[in-house]
Amino acid sequence: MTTTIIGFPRIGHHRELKFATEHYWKNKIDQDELLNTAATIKANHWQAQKDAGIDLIPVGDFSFFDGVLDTANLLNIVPKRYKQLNLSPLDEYFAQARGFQQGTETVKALPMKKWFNTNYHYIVPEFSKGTDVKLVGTKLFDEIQEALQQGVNAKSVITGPYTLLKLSRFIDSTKPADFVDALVTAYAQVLQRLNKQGVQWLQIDEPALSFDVDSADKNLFDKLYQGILATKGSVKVLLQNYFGDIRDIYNDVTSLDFDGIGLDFVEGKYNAQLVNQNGFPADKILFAGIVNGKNIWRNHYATTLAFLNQLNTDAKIVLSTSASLLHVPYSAADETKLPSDVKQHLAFAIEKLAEVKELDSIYHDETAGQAALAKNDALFKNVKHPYKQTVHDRIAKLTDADYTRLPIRSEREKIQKQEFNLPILPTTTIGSFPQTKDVRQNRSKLRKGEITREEYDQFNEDKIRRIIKIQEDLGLDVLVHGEYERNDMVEYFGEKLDGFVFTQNGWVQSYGTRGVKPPIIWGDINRTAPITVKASVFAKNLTDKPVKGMLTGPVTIFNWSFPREDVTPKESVTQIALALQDEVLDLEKNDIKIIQIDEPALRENLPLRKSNWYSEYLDWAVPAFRLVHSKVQPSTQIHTHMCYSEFGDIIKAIDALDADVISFEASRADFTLIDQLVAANFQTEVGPGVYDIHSPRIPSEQEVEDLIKQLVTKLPVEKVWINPDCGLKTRSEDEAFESLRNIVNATKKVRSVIHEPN
Ligand code: THG
Ligand code: ZN
Repeated sequence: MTTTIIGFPRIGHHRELKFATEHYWKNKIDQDELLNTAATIKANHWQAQKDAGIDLIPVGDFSFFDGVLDTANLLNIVPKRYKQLNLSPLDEYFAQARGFQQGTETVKALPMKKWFNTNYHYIVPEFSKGTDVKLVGTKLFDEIQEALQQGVNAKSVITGPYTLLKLSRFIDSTKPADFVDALVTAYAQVLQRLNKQGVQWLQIDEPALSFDVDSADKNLFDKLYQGILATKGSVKVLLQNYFGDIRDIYNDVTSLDFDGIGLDFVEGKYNAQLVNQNGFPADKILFAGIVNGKNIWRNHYATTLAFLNQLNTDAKIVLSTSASLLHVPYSAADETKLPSDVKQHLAFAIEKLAEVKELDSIYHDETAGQAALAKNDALFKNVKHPYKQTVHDRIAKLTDADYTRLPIRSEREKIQKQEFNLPILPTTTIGSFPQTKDVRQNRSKLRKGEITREEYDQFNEDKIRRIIKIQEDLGLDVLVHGEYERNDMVEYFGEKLDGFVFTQNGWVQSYGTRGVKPPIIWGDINRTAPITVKASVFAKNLTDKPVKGMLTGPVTIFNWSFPREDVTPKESVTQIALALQDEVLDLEKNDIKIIQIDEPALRENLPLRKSNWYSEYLDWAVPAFRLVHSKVQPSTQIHTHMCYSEFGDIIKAIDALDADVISFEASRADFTLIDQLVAANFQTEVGPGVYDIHSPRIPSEQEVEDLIKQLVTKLPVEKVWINPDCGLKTRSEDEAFESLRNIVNATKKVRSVIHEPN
């Protein structure tokens, strides 16, 4: 038997790659030093896998930014505007990932999107008329060479052509089919090089097979792989899927000439049925993804072994992870502050290597493995997630009324128009103001004990006082307190709620050099004291204008945490929703009459297959949001915000959140979503972002004015709000304030030429 993993985290044990890369970007180190750091990180990671006894070690999973972008660059899928910059290959690569600015020359970055249903982002490759797909890069082969020299039994890893075509953007009226022949040739060239290098295996990642696959997709897939597999030579080809099952294309995949097929048996429960009912060819190797690559809990060996034993195939089985370990932190051994009863249940990347190996040993030799098996089983028998009877009693008593806010939205709209008496096209922001260096330093000083809690609070209150004044001077209509007290919008709430635990070094890559430290849901969740009330009330008392309370919604807190596996998502998210309901009602009691409940992560966790959208997700996610706000007074206005506005296909579910107002990202001049809202007769008032906060560019007053004028030709003016498209925390203050000034002034101009509706 053999063991492998799909991929390993790249950022390094202590985020060495992040720091080296950011230094390189700031010209503090040169390219050689960055490459040296990268080489050391790779060598360490390969060694860690060797030490753990992993037989087949992925190579090519390392990346300076993103694996999809790596593959696009390997195959010359690089838009001309980046090539024309005449940069070194690495700088041309970074220009695509982050944009390029030198003197007056600016080239925007390629767009970034959520990677399937994870919190990781990939860079979206762009195909155009001029795209000449061919093998030009060397990164993969250089890394193979490095690995072979270090005695690593390398399995080369590349993004597959089907997934590449599914995730890319096609411009100049090109389409995926135009590039099939060229892609076949290019992957054939890759195989030729790998043959020369004497590599045993090529893992081709095709997670896009976990989406719905229709007959046109199938044809595309078959055509690609019939071509590519004909050229494999003595390299064995592993078709690796993850994040679900391959039900739509299982028969094609098993009849093509792959040497191995990698299936995710954790998230893709249905894969087992496919193997057992349709059969799995005995002449191929089944790479069984049984150690969860997306969660951080220890594997229950007895369950996994029972699962493997019921798989009905004569094929050789290789044990693997269900997904790349990219989505979990480096090592649980680093966590010195977690209670030991929690820590013993954790398996991060390093621990998961050991699990794959140990499962393999037990699978092979049950007698020798008895001790390990018993020890593991004891862990699961003795697990005690903190249980709170009051939380369960409260959930048991919930009825439909708890999920229904009354009166209906159209009635509330009238009441609220009277209550707030805002001008038409009211202006507001999404919540956060720039987290300037002094703000981050203040937080870090408190953490290090260099200042007292009072000094820390005093600093933030001064900040609030200042930002309220600035917002009043700018002429905004609904103000915010600025969120200076928050680090991450999920970590902040997790820290204040009972039931979560936190890591010190549990970093997971979010995009490029940026990471998050997801909270871990360990026990039943409840709120023990008000969280945001003090800051909101402090801000409210400084002004006559309404101040919005700011909360992160239950679905986002849940989706951006590591969930428990012993209770359903519905159970945990309902607990979070009730905790937030307490917070909402406390804010209301304290005269905070507008409350925003952000749900930026609502869209991204939609199941990959449409048939599961409601039954496996929206049927609990939407009620959770409703539960948070159902008990507020008719005159209290509930806002929500979503960062990724690709929710055209779930508009009805968004409307069913029953918020009074929603703000979202509306990328410049792309009003497709607005048209969809109109077509769906969307009822929630909307604030389509008129300023792209992800770009340092400041929109001119004229530009915003034109945009607003366009908006009100499409949407009823009494339903439109004017705001940036996301929080301002990553912008500089100069950029934020000037943009807001232009937004407010543009709004005032439009107001003056529009008739006030009755
Ligand atoms: N919080 C969480 N997940 C997220 C976001 C978030 N996923 C989607 C999106 N927002 C990702 N965006 C970012 C933006 C910035 C950073 C991380 C994710 C970031 N991270 C710092 C870094 O890596 O240096 C660490 C910040 C810290 O010290 O906490 O800047 O908002 N959960
Ligand atoms: Zn946002």
